[in-house]
Amino acid sequence: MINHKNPKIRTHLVIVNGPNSPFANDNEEFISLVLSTGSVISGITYINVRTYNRNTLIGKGKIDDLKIKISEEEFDLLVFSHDLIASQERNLEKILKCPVIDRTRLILDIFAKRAKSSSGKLQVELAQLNHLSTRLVRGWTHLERQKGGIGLRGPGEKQLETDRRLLGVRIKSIKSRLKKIEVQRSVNRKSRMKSAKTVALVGYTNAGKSTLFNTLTSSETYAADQMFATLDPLFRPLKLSSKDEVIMSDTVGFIRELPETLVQAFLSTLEELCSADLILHVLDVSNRNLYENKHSVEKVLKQINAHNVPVINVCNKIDLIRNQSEIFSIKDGVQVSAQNGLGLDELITKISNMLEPKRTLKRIKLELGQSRVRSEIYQLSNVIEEKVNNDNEIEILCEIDDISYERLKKNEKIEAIQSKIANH
Ligand SMILES: Nc1nc2c(ncn2[C@@H]2O[C@H](COP(=O)(O)OP(=O)(O)OP(=O)(O)O)[C@@H](O)[C@H]2O)c(=O)[nH]1
Ligand SMILES: [Mg+2]
Repeated sequence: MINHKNPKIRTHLVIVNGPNSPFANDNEEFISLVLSTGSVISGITYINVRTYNRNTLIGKGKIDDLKIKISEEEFDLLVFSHDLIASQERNLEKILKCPVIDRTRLILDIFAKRAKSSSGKLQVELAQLNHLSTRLVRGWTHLERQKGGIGLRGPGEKQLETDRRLLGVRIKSIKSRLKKIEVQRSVNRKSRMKSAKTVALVGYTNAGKSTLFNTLTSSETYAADQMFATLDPLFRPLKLSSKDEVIMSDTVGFIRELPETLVQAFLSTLEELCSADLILHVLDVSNRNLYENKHSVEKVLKQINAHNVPVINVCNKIDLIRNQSEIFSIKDGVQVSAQNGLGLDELITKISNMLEPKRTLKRIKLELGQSRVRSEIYQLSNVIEEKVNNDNEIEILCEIDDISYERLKKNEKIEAIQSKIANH
């Protein structure tokens, strides 16, 4: 485990490029991740492999080369850019005689370092425990703390069984505490949604979400040139005009191949995005992996079912682009610089336009049994007429705004058979 109290932990990075390597040519991001832990890099070894070894990821020859390379160097930890299964990690530690961690573990450690709120800490611990449950022969300091270390000394099967049982107990207890927090969050969310529309910031880590959040809402949230600076969701009012106000949220950033344990643990935080009225997808246009990063954010949005929420692509950091023709073409993107305020007026106008309830007159067709969606239509729109047609279907003529209509359509099969702009 990286000791975060000691910022001078020395790491040697092993960057592995092989078939289907998800991070080929993206060593910069991996190096940023390592530096984000506050550790120093003593050395880097690049390894190209044609096939992965089941027991040690890299073959014997490459291991021997690595051994020679690191024999002269002083470092505390080897960090692999590639994910390792538990047995590979164990075997490598045995052969290389030093602690080994992989990218997933690195990200988990960064999250653990950043978590501030009690729910954030619980979510990270859940992810860590789930990750550790496949690696049950490691140090158990956190569990020892839970149980005062009694009965946990000495290796062997018996300890493993106790560890496994304790792990299960701890996971269960965290899940139940998180469930209670989620109930409270959902109450808060509902009351927020009642009082105002919500706009959620999403984006790849370090894209500039918190900087934009701070500039737009005049806040002073922590924004920094490090990965996963923000973990806990934050909400602040954002004035669109003298009378219109929405609630803006800033949340955890995404990364390519976000470890599944973290997606699961942060599901409730991420699912908040589904209930937003609008998503601002913040993109760092100065990052040469812009398109890949955009795609991986969109992938997570899809995974959590938030891909139906309307999105504005915010092309941030345009101040870093010297040649305008270099700005990547992002469909309907608004170009801004969160840092110096460029383009923010245009962004506010676009947000207002997207949220303004432009009502359309729609005739919506439903089956007789769709009573839930029928009552939702009554809640969300101004119903002008309702009748049962010759095919025994319900037809409701109503004035409804696009966002509400999209929301209805997301949950139920409905059909608009007539549509025109309402007069008011
Ligand atoms: N040049 C320039 N830098 C920016 C701009 N917006 C943000 N940054 C810088 O980019 C870095 C990351 O900004 P954050 O706002 O913390 O990014 P984030 O998306 O909230 O990152 P995480 O919370 O880590 O996911 C900081 O060093 C900012 O100062 C911009 O418009 N121009
Ligand atoms: Mg942030």
